Amino acid sequence: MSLYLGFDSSTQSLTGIVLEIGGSERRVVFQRSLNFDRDFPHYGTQSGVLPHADPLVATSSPLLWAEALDRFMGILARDSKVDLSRLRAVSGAAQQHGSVYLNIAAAAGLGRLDPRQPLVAQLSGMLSRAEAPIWMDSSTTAQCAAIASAVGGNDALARLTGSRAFERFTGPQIRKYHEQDPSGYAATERIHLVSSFLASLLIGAHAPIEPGDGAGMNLMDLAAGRWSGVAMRATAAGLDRKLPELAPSWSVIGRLSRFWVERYGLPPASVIAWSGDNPCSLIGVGLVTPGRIGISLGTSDTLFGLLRAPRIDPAGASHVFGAATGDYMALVCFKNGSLARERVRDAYGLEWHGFSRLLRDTPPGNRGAIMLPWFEPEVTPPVLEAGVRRYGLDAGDAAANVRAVIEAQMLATARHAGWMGERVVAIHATGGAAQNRAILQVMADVHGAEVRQLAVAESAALGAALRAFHGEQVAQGREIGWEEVVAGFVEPVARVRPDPSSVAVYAGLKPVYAACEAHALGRGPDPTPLVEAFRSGLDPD
Ligand code: ADP
Ligand code: XUL
Repeated sequence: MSLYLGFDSSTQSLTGIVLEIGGSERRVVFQRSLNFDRDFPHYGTQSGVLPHADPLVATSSPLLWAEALDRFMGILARDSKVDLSRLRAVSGAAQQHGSVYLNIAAAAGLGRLDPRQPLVAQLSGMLSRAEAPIWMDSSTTAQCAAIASAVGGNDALARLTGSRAFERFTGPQIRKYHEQDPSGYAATERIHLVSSFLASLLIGAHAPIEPGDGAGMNLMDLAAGRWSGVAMRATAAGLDRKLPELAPSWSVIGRLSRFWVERYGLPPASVIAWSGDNPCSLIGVGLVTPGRIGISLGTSDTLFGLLRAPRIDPAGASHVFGAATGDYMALVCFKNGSLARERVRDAYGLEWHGFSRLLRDTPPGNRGAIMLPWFEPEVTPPVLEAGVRRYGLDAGDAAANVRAVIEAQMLATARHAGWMGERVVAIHATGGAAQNRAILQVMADVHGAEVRQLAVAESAALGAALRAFHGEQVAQGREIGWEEVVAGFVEPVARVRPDPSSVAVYAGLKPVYAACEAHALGRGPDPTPLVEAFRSGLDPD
């Protein structure tokens, strides 16, 4: 039986999962997470982010991610109790959009890593920029406007790359770096995504980017699967020489380098191209055919589904990425996910247990009380100035605020996913908060669809391990369908069914929520009469 290792280097943690697969025998044999704040306190991150005076700026440390990878491999070799000589392939997922800047020393340095020394001590001389901007950054509005205008507008950019210009996307981030630190940009020989940076550390050479994660940069011609000359020129001078190559998602990009083999006694297993956490989650929740959607409740909340052909959101709020199957994926990202839930939990001195109890004990519809939980600048809908808005909601009422944050998040996923055109019959739920059944009940009721809870909550790491398996099979010349790849790992362990009376309540609340959102964005009248009409059970018309 062979072993396959999948990583997820997310905002807050590094998770690794080892799968054992032999025919229909399939199981998870090892799983471990390292938390960045807790296990690597010397970097000083908070929820995985370095402190900054400017609330729009969000960065993290590439050295932290590398140190976590090194420590994880040590734990795997020491604690896993599995015969690692059977490890055939490794792949990974990483938080999307973040970028790592390496200098000329990296190409040779990556190939000469000394297995007797910690990885991190050998990397600092290879970075041309100490920090990596990450997906939570919203400081590049000016650069977004400049890039969009240079390619003929945001509609043209969305048709070309799958998304209009977004602050957190890599292209606008690179442009900002080029403008603000031209000498640092000039000293940069290669710009990696978090995914291709970590893959480079594994193979001891610059790794390629794959199209799932490459589509999150505003730089890739989505339909052609190539870097776009127009987009690169609109972003920064000389960028075509600094980007890694693009390679198909299932490519074997190298083998575990001598560093890993000698340091931890690992075999020289194949390394399959790393991808973004969302494209890997698509596989890890089993969405290998169209018609169902996934919702991930992680640091960000995301809603996603497989598309056979690229289709663009006319409202410009969402993205189309490449999918590991060679198809496409639609994605809507909400920044105020778990951290917003935690802010409400902590504001009322609750633990998750008490939070869930208040959620269960309050009525669906919350008597019309609505919160817009924009604790941080929001991606969907775009909100640059953070600030929580409350309509008909008393900030002192703990129970109503708990329900309000969850209902708002679920109503937002329903409101901003309509463009995908899929009638949602089932939702595959994943991410840290998907273990919370009270939250999943609100999800089922708002969407009027069954929510499936999966055995492995870490869908991005699981998807990466399954991609490692698939890539290795393809490399061996074996034809394997994606249904067969995911079989045995993505069957639901529980189904949360919608309650018809609650579904009816939310049908009435959706227009109230939409009116509150429009008002908060400065695009609609005061929704108070609608809130009051909902509360008194009167038809607002
Ligand atoms: P990411 O991969 O984006 O770093 P995860 O998917 O691991 O994040 O989710 C981590 C989050 O899960 C934590 O920030 C926490 O808020 C949330 N979480 C963990 N347990 C619960 C729970 N019982 N109820 C709600 N949220 C939870
Ligand atoms: C997706 C996005 C987030 C990150 C989180 O566009 O920005 O989901 O990938 O890790």
